[in-house]
Amino acid sequence: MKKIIIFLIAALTMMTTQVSAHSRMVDSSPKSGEVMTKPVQEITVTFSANIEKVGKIEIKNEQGTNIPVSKVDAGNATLKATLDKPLPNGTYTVNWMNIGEDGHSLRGDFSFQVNAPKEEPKAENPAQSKADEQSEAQPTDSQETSPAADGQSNTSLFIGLIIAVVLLAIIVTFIIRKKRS
Ligand SMILES: [Cu+2]
Repeated sequence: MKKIIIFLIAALTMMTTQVSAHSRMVDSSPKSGEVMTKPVQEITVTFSANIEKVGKIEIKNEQGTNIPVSKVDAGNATLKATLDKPLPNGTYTVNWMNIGEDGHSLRGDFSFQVNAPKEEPKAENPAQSKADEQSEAQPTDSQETSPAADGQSNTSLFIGLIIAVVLLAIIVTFIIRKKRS
């Protein structure tokens, strides 16, 4: 038994050393020191090996104010932050942290600039985004109601089953009593 345990531990250790490699940052978008002439709403950090599905990205402007991040995706070999809205022109510092698949925590920072030609916002955009929000809100509502409906039908099925079992028990008892008498 001891030998088996030792063998299993050895096999497991070999497997983990083969599967996981230390990951380090190899690239980013925007790149470190890059001057972006197009609006930036996504920041991606790329690693040499896969990372765990947890991570954090913080973006600060020149004044040190945090830029709101709406979503951070971690997995495979990338860590990606989606911003609430495109970054206005300026210099930004990105602080990122995550865990490599070998369990080592990783962190780093880089900065870049946005220097995009200014565009007048179109009048159509606000109405469109409102319509998008509404169409997005509707499926969420129906998703919220459907599990409750499922639960209700399950409950009524369960009650029906109990009634059937009780009825059957009454009938069986009745038959047995009749036979005895
Ligand atoms: Cu490592």
